[in-house]
Amino acid sequence: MRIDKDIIKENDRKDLKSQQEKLDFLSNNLLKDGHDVVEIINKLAQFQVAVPSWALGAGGTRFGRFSFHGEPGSLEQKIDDVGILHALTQTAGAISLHIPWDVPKDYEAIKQLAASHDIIFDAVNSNTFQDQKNAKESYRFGSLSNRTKTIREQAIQHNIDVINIGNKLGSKSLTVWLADGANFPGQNNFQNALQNTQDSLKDIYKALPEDWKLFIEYKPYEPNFYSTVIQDWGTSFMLANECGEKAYTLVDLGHHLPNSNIEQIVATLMMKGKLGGFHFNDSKYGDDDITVGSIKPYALFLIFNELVYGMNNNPQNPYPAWMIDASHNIKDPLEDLIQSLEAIQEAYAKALLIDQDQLRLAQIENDVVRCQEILQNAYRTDVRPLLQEARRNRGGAISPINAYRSLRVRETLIKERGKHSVASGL
Ligand SMILES: [Mn+2]
Repeated sequence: MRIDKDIIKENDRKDLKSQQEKLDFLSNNLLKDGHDVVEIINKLAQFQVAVPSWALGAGGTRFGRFSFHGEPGSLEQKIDDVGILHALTQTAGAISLHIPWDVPKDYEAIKQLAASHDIIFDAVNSNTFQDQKNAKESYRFGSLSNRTKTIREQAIQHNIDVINIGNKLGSKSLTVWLADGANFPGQNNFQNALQNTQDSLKDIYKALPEDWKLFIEYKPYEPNFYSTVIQDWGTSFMLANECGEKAYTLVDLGHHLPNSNIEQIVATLMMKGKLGGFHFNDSKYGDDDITVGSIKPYALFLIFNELVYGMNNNPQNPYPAWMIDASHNIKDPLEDLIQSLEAIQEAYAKALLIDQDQLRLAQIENDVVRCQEILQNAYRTDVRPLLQEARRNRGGAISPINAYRSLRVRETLIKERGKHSVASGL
């Protein structure tokens, strides 16, 4: 299924007048406060977030998985689904593939299909957290950190294979998330596991093409419940430094212990020029991977404040790769992703409204109350008309969720794919 821009426009005709009124009202207020509304709308339009291939089907838990009807059963259908998201939101212009779940059979055809949806290939993701069919060695007791050399070599080679696959598609980065760790005290020697991981990552780094980046993700626990080898941003940062200038830390919002100050981690990494990528999701307790902005929208706004500051003040940090890493198990996956994309844009727009000069001044004067007021004035602004305008300018929908439903997207996908299609890889 493809959604034509004319159909979106026609569908939006009834909402156009009211959208324009809301935009005029907001724009006038923002102009009075000295904001450049056109520039903000342009920045929102440019902010593209990659959709991970694994979020297009219903996610599961360790207790079970309830499939959603009309899931994409092939890589082609996954790209079509991101095409639908991009057509409606105009902010999902990239897909992040997971290998071996998404290995293309015909590279040229896959590239053409993605290009026809105006989608590029973002970071490729390796998988050493489960055993593949016919694999010689098992990752039961770790992959890049394993004490057995042949197992480490298999995991290193897999990552190199993933780089080669990504390279043929035009990807420019590899994300390594390592499940390695220990379930019980005494199971692993911490130093040996870390040393092996560092050596393995260096071998992968050597295979990186000149214009590629290596993203090293961290996570404190799960699937191992006593220790994870790359447990926190400091360990990731240290490994990235050991590898070299093309290696960076990747922050996943769900990969922190409760109440961690993620915005401060962002600021530290950007100051050091080492924030490579960002995985958006939200959580209440752990790595819940639920819809962005559904639990802690203010924390997301504070993180975006640091991201905006870093993008403006840290030329030593490359433009980060943005990706959603969420996957919910009861919603329509595409509706869930639309909500996440909207929440990201909303937090970004609000962060763009923070008066950075006034904030610096208030900080210098130690006017703590005014510092808070400046942040919260921005946060309390209803920026949705700006998002709508940014989408509409590019041919997207005023309300992507309403358009998704009134254009009966899921019903059409079920008709095309059948009720019981299951997302490949899940
Ligand atoms: Mn992640």
